[in-house]
Amino acid sequence: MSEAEGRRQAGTTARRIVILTGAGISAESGLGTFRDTGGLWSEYDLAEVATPEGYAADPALVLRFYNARRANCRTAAPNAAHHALARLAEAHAGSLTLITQNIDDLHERAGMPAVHHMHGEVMRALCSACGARWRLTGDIAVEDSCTACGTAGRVRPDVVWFGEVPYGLDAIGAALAEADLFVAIGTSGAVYPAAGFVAEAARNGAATLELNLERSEISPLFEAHRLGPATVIVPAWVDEMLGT
Ligand code: BV8
Repeated sequence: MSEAEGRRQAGTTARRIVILTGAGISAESGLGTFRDTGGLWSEYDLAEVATPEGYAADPALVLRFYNARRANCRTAAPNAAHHALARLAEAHAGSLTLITQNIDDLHERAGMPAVHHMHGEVMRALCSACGARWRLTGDIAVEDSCTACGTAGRVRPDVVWFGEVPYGLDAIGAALAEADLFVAIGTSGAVYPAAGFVAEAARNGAATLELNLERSEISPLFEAHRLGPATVIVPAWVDEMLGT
């Protein structure tokens, strides 16, 4: 590989970077992933806890599932990978767009200035009667009332369930159209439309890099791969990007 090709593959000359993170970046903070051995979907039926139909059938079960994840999120701490990305966002001379599939707030707590939570945030509530959203740290109970319209029994976690449209797709599409580097970190590439972002970025001429513990369903779509724990390979990649 030529030196120029090496620089392209590592992205060190990139001006407009788009990063997509998944549950793997929060794994070493103690937050479970979904599809690894022992992951959340091995303990819970996705259809029962992460779909509007599941919520309608048993709101108490769904609220318990997210109350437990919110409590885990509160006690978890950002790890070296979250901090490295915040350092990159601070020091990178061009633009950096961070899109996360994760509903935790570890990127923000590591100092990341702007985070696109395309699947929502477990630390926010949504009123399905009036659409109001608000930050919360405690539990949501079935009988809770909306802080805006006062309707009881319609308060849910502000997360995007399967079958619901992810947040911010227009802004994400615009960022993918302009990107000259697309990096996926800690995602299995099992969920759409997020799993389709790498192909969209590549079509627009972006270099593509996958940072993951192991090869994923979308690995063949990336030009370059680095395998290992996020707390090791993400800080190393950021050091390379910043020449530190
Ligand atoms: C939608 C919020 C219509 C709730 C989640 C084709 C096109 C469009 C849609 C579809 C399609 N085919 C199917 C669909 C429908 C569906 C879908 O994708 N189904 C799948 C199961 C096939 N998609 C939807 O319903 C989406 N909505 O399509 O609306 C539409 C779309 C566009 C425009 C108009 C209309 C909504 C999907 C959102 C669902 N909500 N989360 C919650 O969190 O409870 S998805 C859920 O999966 C999480 O958000 C999670 O982030 C996401 C993806 O999982 P990953 O993050 O990748 O986690 P996973 O465990 O799978 O993998 C972890 C990875 O990390 C592994 O690779 C592992 O090796 C690695 N790892 C582990 N440890 C480490 C590590 N890496 C580094 N270091 C480590 N230490």
